[in-house]
Amino acid sequence: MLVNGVEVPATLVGNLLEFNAGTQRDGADSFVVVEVTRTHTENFTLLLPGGSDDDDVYGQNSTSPLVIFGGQGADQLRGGSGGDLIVADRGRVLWFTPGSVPPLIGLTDAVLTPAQVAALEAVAVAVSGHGGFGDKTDGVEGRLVGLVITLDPTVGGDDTVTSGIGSDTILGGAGGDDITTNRGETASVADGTNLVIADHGFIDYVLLDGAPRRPRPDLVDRPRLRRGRRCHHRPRRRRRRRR
Ligand SMILES: [Ca+2]
Ligand SMILES: [Ca+2]
Ligand SMILES: [Ca+2]
Repeated sequence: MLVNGVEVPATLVGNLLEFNAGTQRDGADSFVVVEVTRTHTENFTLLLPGGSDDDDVYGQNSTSPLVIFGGQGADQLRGGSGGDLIVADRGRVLWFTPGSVPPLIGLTDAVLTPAQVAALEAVAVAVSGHGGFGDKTDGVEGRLVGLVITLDPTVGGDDTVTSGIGSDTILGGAGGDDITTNRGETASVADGTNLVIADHGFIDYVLLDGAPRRPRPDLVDRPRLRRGRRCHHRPRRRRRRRR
């Protein structure tokens, strides 16, 4: 509590705040600033590197586009039919306001540095993938994804990922992953166009031109794509990798 710019002690009695208000030099009423701090305690368990983190996600009945993070364990991730974005291990998804992304020096390199990722997160309108208590959406729908990136080439599990007939984006991360992107496709129901990175990399929808858009990316981490495939093209619908 500040009275005329000076911190003074105060006591809360019931719902009354008692303090010596005094006056200003000219006898006028004091200028009082009251700062109220509200504390909230919540207990949760932090995931430990190397600990078990094998998740099952059942999103197959969803027709809305989903964003799913598996984390470091060996996960069973089932997307829906709305065109999903699935990162099987650790990663980030960033959304941007068009025109808000600063140019990045060295963007043509195959890897974004942690400093570059941090700088992009600072200007992003929304970020997901940090995990834990604070990793939740703000409920705003319809934003266009600007960047999808895996974060750790060494930590990850052998994930099984399936997605439906939407146009899906899937990053397998570390480990030997089994990725199927056309669950439910039939002779009369075609699958969409999917983007798959089997290991570590990023998909940029915004950094080159500053305008987020889907499904065509600005730049794909081509050197790290398995077997030299280009993500602009339709990948094989079932991709299996062995260690
Ligand atoms: Ca995983
Ligand atoms: Ca699909
Ligand atoms: Ca993986």
